[in-house]
Amino acid sequence: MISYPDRNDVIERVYDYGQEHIFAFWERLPDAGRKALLDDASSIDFKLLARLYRQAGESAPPAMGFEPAPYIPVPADSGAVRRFEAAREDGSALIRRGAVAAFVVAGGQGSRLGFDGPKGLFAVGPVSGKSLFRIHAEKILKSSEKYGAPIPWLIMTSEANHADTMRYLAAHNHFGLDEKDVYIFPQSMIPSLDAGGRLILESPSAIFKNPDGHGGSLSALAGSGTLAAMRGRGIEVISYFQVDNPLVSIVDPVFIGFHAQGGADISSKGLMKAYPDEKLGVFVRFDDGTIGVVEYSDLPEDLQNMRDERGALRFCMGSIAIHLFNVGFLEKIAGGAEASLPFHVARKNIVSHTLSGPVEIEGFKFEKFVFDALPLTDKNIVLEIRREDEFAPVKNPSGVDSVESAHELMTGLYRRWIGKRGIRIPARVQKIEISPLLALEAADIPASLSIPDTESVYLE
Ligand code: UD2
Repeated sequence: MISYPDRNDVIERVYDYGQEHIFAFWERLPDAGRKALLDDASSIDFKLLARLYRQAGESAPPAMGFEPAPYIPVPADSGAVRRFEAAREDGSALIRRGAVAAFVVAGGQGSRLGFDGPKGLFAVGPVSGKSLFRIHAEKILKSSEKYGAPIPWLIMTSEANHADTMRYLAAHNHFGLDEKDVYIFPQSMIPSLDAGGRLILESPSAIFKNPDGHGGSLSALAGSGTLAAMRGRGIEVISYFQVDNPLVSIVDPVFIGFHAQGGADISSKGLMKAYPDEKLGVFVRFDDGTIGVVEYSDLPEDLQNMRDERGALRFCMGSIAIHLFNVGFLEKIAGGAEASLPFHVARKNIVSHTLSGPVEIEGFKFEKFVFDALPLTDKNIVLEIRREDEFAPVKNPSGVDSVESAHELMTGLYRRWIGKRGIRIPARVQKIEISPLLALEAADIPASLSIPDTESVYLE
């Protein structure tokens, strides 16, 4: 018999919750395998899973009525332009004070992209072939130089890609960032269940689990000690973004300025949805007055298609998963409210390891969504941005939201920046890429820059 602390308690709990099929391979397992399985089982919150399974059987429409959320539109007149400039000044001051950190969530499995490895390693530079992580790191490095203040970079990984992410960033010297400014921590995992509410074996000695969703980032931030470290460094605002968007403006003084001026707990960027069933959550104001996001899969079709009197989509403001979080607010909710971000249920095909070999089954996967923190705020701001300036998600191998569409969007943005500086682009040029180390926005491009007369241009 293997020795294992609380061995009998763990086994008893598994039996109490009717999950003893996880011991199907017990007799064949070596001691190390038995220990691994007990480790897995001892980390499971069976009560929570039983509750989530009950929830999976019920349809879960948003609990309250809602209407479109108010937002700050892109500036359309000189008054608005002045307000944006004032926001830029206030935001820049905060960045210069060293009060802003950047936070990328990179724990997802990137399964839609079909890329084997952390998505951050995926090459997206249209000319340079730079990876997503490299582009993000260089933006942070350039911002830190521009504002003369360190900007910590927080990276949330998951069990499946943590070691690879650490190795990759170390092998590239964190792309010039000081190692002390880079904080890498994994999110938690949660088991999936089969249609009968049973745990699924990934192998004879391991229970199938998935990362607990990007909503797990808030508890991972606190649980890893990174939130306390940010407080210790005098960070006030954490700028959150997704790993798959190479156009993201990571440290945006205008956004940060509006957030600070408005005294918001969380601020979010939104853009006009391109078509009704675009895969973007929409910003709403719930009947209790709180602001939130209703995920695209939860927005009933009639509301998705609903138009206002001008013929525009009524629920038009799509969430692109870019938020600013106040450190004080995160500390407040991290205290007792970890569980206050609810789990959402998704049906997924999962390979289950059975006595007769691997079988693909339909199971329930549970995930938290970070935007469920929005209704917990006292004050929240939504800022509209122009899609073509800041949003090029890389989700699919080709077609919509793919690396090809991202290349086009990146080239398009860099062309506009160069145009704004009054610099001529030779007709032969097809692809242009500007290194973040050269410019984070049009104004950073030196007016003296000349563009070489070649098909592919890389400016650094
Ligand atoms: C997300 C949003 C959608 C829209 C879109 C923009 C949700 C549920 N949907 O859709 O409304 O804003 O993004 O691109 O948020 N991640 C983790 N850990 C996890 C799961 C995800 O770190 O457990 C990260 C993942 O690495 C990626 C990001 O979260 O950076 C988004 O994940 P996704 O691609 O699964 O989200 P998607 O496309 O369904």
